[in-house]
Amino acid sequence: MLRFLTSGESHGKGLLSILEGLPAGLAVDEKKINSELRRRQLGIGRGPRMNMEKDSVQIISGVKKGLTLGSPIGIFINNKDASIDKLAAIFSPRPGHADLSGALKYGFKDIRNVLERASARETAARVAVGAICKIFLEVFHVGIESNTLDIGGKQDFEGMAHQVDAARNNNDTLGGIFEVTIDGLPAGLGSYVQWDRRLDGRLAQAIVSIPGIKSIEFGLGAAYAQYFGSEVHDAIFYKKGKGYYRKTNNAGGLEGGMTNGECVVLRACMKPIATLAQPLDSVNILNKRSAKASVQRADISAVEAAGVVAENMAAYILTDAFLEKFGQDSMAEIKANYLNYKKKIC
Ligand code: EPS
Repeated sequence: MLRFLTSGESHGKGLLSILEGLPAGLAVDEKKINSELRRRQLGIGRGPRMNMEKDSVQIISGVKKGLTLGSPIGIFINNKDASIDKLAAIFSPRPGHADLSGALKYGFKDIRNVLERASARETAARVAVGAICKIFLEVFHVGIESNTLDIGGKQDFEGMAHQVDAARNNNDTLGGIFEVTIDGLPAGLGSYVQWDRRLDGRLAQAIVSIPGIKSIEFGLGAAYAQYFGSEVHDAIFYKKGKGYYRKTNNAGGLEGGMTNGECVVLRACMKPIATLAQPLDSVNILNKRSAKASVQRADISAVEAAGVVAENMAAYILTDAFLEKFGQDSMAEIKANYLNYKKKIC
């Protein structure tokens, strides 16, 4: 079983991840991890914190002379803004954020105790983990990409950038839709035999857990509702050497909770960032009087960044499914099992 945990507050000393279950013998290039972290910091609408931090990893365990040992990998990302002890207390929760429910749940008087951990800064720790999984998947020629499809109702880059500028000028924020595609996966990852082994469900949980994500769909997604089955199911073909294949991919590469050998395609929608420079009505949790929501430094939009985080969460889930199928202990063993299976299914 592959698993990871993250720890760290947005303005604490830094972010910590432990990734356990990767095989021994994977060559890990820190530059590749850092370049994923950099990608997460970019995109239209990102806030001032992104210029302040230059995220990079320190691998503190589990890797020796550039090769994984099979033991847990410890990863640390330093925070340049580590001002947590000096930051003022917050009493007016932001609609759309974790503030109110978090304060009620943990009995906090100071909402900062919630937002420090609920902040999307935590996704840097996830990207560091996902980047190592991407390196693993690359060995098997699996490629993962994301694209921003919509920000504020616009689909072309100029239109999206214009909407983000308008939001910034109006003290407002925007969400949008991104797509992640994963190609090169063999058929048969995941399983239909138990609900929690279905790969679409596992991917959905991982993606929807990214802050701000409100929906996910695979392949044709919600548009399936408009068609007859005969119009949308992907007919099956076979060619010697190539194996089974489809000429359409409405299923988004997933059938019965398993990969079917086609490209995995998912789209997710991110709501507008909850911190508004012109804040909505809220309530002071100390005196229960009406108050404007708190205003914190934040992004105007982070859809592109969310796409990068989703790529890396998908990489983690797919690596887990890959290891289940082909073994978990050493790269040599996994490669042999993978090649043997590929030969068998062609
Ligand atoms: C973020 C870090 C945060 C925010 C943003 C994303 O840093 P700071 O709060 O110091 O500006 O910029 O967080 C949120 C949008 C949020 O809702 O918490 C990051 O690293 O992605």
